[in-house]
Amino acid sequence: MDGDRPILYGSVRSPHCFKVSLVLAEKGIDVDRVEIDLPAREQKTPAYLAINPLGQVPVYRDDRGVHIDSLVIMRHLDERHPEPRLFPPAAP
Ligand SMILES: N[C@@H](CCC(=O)N[C@@H](CS)C(=O)NCC(=O)O)C(=O)O
Repeated sequence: MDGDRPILYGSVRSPHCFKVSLVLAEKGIDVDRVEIDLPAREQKTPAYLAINPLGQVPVYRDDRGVHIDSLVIMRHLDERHPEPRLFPPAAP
């Protein structure tokens, strides 16, 4: 991570990454992007599996840790950067 800048590990081929990118854009969050070459199976390399043992994209890394799964990431972004709020509050 460069300073406090979060990192999104993703792929331009991935609709799950696209969803996360939409949320980032809507909230105006700048990130560093690391493109993972899915056809070359970079997501299954030891280096990437050390980041996400599931071997999938997207992964979002910030100063609060490593976040795996697009829905988890989007909810994390919505809680951490609530303006504008995109998700309804969690059910009680
Ligand atoms: N439930 C996960 C699914 C992630 C997922 O299926 N990612 C695909 C790309 S869209 C992937 O990494 N595929 C590569 C693989 O499974 O080897 C999420 O929502 O993030």
